Amino acid sequence: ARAPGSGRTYLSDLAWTRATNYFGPVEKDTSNGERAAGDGRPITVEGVRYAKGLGTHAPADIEFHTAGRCTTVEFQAGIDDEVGQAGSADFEVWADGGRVAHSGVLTGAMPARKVTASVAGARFVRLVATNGGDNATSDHADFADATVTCQ
Ligand SMILES: [Ca+2]
Ligand SMILES: [Ca+2]
Repeated sequence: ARAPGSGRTYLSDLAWTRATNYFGPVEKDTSNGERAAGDGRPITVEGVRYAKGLGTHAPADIEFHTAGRCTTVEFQAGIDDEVGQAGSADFEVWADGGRVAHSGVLTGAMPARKVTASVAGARFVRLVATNGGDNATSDHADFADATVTCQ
């Protein structure tokens, strides 16, 4: 995939280079929904709706080619309201081989938490949602309003 252009770009408007997801495919601009592609709902965390973002079911791992030209990845991390108060995940950003930011464990009973990661110089950036240390039950992990800023 080509690296993003200059300025700020929604990650859901880019092609990823690789993606894994626990249940069905990663969804663009909706929640994970069920196993089928395209069956998600508007991304919503504690009643707050987001028009853009990536909807996953943790464990999930999404890689983008940034070609050393990007500086910052930002998103609102949260468990989607489609699983009610259930679920838990940690939302991580990896720049090449190293983890550069993470949200800490968030549950379905918590509001979204902003994550800002410096990814300067990275050739590849990955958004990773872990199971939060317990299991993957109801872990509908949203990277809401996820953007990358590049030069
Ligand atoms: Ca789906
Ligand atoms: Ca979990």
